[in-house]
Amino acid sequence: MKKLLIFALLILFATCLKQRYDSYSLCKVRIPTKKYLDVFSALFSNEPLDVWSYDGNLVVGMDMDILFSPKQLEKLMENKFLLSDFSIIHKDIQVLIDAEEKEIKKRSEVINDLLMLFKTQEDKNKFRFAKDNYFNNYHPLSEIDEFVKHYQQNYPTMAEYFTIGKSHEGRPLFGLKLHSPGPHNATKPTFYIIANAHAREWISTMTSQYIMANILDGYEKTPEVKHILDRLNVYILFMFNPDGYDYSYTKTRLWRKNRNPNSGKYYGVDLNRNFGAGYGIGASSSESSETYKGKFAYSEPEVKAVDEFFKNNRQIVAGLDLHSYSQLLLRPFSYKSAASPHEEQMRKMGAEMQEAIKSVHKETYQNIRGIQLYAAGGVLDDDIHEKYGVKSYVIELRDKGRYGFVLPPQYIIPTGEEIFKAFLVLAKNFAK
Ligand code: 0X9
Ligand code: ZN
Repeated sequence: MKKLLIFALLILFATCLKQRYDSYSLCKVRIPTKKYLDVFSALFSNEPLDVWSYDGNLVVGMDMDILFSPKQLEKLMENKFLLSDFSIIHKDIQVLIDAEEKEIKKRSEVINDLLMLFKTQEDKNKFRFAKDNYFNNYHPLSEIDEFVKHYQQNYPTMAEYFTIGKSHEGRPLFGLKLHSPGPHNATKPTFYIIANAHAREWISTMTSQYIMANILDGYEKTPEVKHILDRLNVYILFMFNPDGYDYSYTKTRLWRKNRNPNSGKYYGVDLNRNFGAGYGIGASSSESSETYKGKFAYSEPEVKAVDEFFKNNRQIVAGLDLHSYSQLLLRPFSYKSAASPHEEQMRKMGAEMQEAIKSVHKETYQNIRGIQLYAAGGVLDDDIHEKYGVKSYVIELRDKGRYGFVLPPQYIIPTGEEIFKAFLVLAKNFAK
C-alpha cells in the first residue's frame, strides 16, 4: 500500500512538472498588407509568437496557424483590425494535449496487460514490437531505441546499428544501415532518411521507423522492395534531435528546437536553420525565437554530426527529411528562388510521390519548391543538395492543421503506409 502511494505521488509529481498550455489558442489569421504585418509583429516583439505554419515566420496575405498564449490572445483581440481574417481552430490546446496523453496511456496499458501472457523477454518483445502494436502508439525515446535494436537483431544480415555522434546533452544520434542480405557494400548508391529535426513532430520518427520495418519485413515478400535493396543501401537516422524529443515527450509537448542552453535564459537552436546554405535567411538571431539560427552555421553538435555524415558518405544520392505538418513535398531550394540544376527531375519525382501517396488513402500533398512556401535558410536539404547534389526532399507529413503537431496515434499507420509508397517510387528512380 505504502509503495503504491509513493508510486502515485511520483506520477503526480512528474505530471505536475509538465508545461501546461491551458487556454493557449490555436488560431488561423491572415494579415492583409506588409504595413499591418509590421505593426502586428511589433505587438508581439517581447514574447515571440509560435507560428505553426510557415516555418515560424509571419507572412502577408496567407492563412497562418499561430498559437497564442492567453495574454497574447488578449492583445490580439484588441488589435483584430490588423487582420483580414481570423478564426479559432482550438480554443484550448491543452485539451488536445490531455486527450493525446490519455490516449497514449490507454493504448500502452492495453499492451502492458497483454504482455503478462508471455513468459520470456523474447516473446514479450516480439509481441510489443509487432507492427500493429508498436505503430499503434507514440513511444518514449528509450523504446524507440529498443525497437530499432530489436529489428536489427531480427535481420542481422541486412541491418547494422550505427551512431553518428552525440546530441548537446550527450544522447546518441542513432540509425540503421539497411542493405541486401550478406556483407554490407558501403560503396553502393545510398538513400537516406532522417527524422525529428524538430522535437514536437513525433509523427516523423514514427514514419521513419515504419519505413525501416517495412523494408526489412518486405525484402523477401515484395519484389519492389527487393529490387530497391539489391541496388541501393538505405541509411535511416531515426532521431536528429533526441534531447528535444525527450523534452517534448516528457515535459513540454510543443518544444521544437534542441536543448542548447544558449546564454542561459532561452534554450534551443532550430536545427533546421543551423546548416550552411543560406544561413541566416528566414531565421532569427534571437535566442527566444522558435527559428533561432544559433551562434554560427554548424554550431550545434547534432548539425555538425549530420554534416560530417553526409561529407563522409558521398555515395548518398537521394533521400527524405521528414517533418510535420501540412502535407507538402518540398524540394530545393528553400533559401533562394533560383532553380536547382536538377529542378525538372526533382519536380517530376515529386509528382510521382504525390500520386503514389494519393493512391493509398486519397490524401493530397502539394509538390512545390521550398521557396514557394517561404524563404528558409540553413536547412539540411538545401545544404546537401547544393554541396553534394543529393536529391533531397522535405516531406511535411500529416495533417493539414486539424490536429497539427498533436496528431493522434491512430494516424501513425495510415501516414506510414502512404509515405512508404512515396519512398518506394522515389528510391526506384535511383535503383538502376
Ligand atoms: O521550417 C522548417 O524547418 C520546415 N518546416 S516545419 O514546419 N517542419 O518547421 C520546412 C523547411 C523547408 N523549407 C521551406 N520552408 N521553404
Ligand atoms: Zn519540422
